[in-house]
Amino acid sequence: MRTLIIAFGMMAVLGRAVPASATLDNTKSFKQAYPGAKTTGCKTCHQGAIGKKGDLNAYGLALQQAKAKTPADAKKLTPAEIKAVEAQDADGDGISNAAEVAAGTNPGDPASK
Ligand SMILES: [Ca+2]
Repeated sequence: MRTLIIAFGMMAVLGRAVPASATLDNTKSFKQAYPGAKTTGCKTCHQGAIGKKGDLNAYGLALQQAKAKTPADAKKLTPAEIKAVEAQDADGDGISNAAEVAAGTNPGDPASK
């Protein structure tokens, strides 16, 4: 019985922790664009630790705008689309998105630089 309760508990946790498929695809594209990047968590593009629709941070919004210019696939970002915003400073902290990714800081959080 105890094992069953633990199993259901884990299912509940995992069920909540799995982000939308677009987020997973975009995480894969981000890792392809920046192999070895330390900046790879949900908070790279989302405000929350678990990526949800509608909670994009400044970097996520910049990527969303870049996506709108190339609507071949409605949601999934390509590595090229991710790299298209690397010269920008999405969070306005004075450091480019590319430099933040290279440094392992968060390009969508002005408090991280
Ligand atoms: Ca920045």
